[in-house]
Amino acid sequence: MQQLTLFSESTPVLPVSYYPDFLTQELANELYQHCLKLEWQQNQIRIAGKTMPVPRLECIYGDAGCDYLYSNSVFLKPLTWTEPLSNLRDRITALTSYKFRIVIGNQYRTGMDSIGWHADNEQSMGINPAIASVSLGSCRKFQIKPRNGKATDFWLEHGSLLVMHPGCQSTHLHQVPKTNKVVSTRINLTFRPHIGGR
Ligand SMILES: O=C(O)CCC(=O)C(=O)O
Repeated sequence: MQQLTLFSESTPVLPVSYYPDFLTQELANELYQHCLKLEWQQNQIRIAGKTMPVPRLECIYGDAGCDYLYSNSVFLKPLTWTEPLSNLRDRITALTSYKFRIVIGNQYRTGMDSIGWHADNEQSMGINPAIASVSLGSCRKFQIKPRNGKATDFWLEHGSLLVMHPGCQSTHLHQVPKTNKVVSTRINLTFRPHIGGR
């Protein structure tokens, strides 16, 4: 499998690995169709005292009790794993040895849906979580940068896997910016650990 590694102990460029062809096109198409039928919702987020809709749809599946709170305002309660999602989780663990207890889905309906600069550093994932991100559907730009550093752009393709290794969330921020280009739906699945609590 083709892998682009931007992670090395001696010359740490970026603490991520990218597998453009993690899934065959056939499997990626099947998964995309499955994911469209998941329980998507548009949550509300509170930022600087203001409540507003999250600019994308979200869903969460995972182990019972692995509740997830982010930005101190969006509370996600996992639904039971579907078979395709748990199979995908197991494939990623077989490749990376990282273990996951939840998957959070993001659905970007148009170029106006996005996620701003952030790190996934919620306490419920423990210290230095590894996060694995599968992309399905339209290709969108994903940017990652050291805190206060320069951004690197990735184009996350249908069927690709991006792994953010332990430490990445402490040193780097990432985002999927809005775009004026005409793009159709993209689904992203982020597999995450969970240590209990919220
Ligand atoms: O959609 C993506 O590729 C990134 C999603 C993300 O950053 C997140 O869920 O925290």
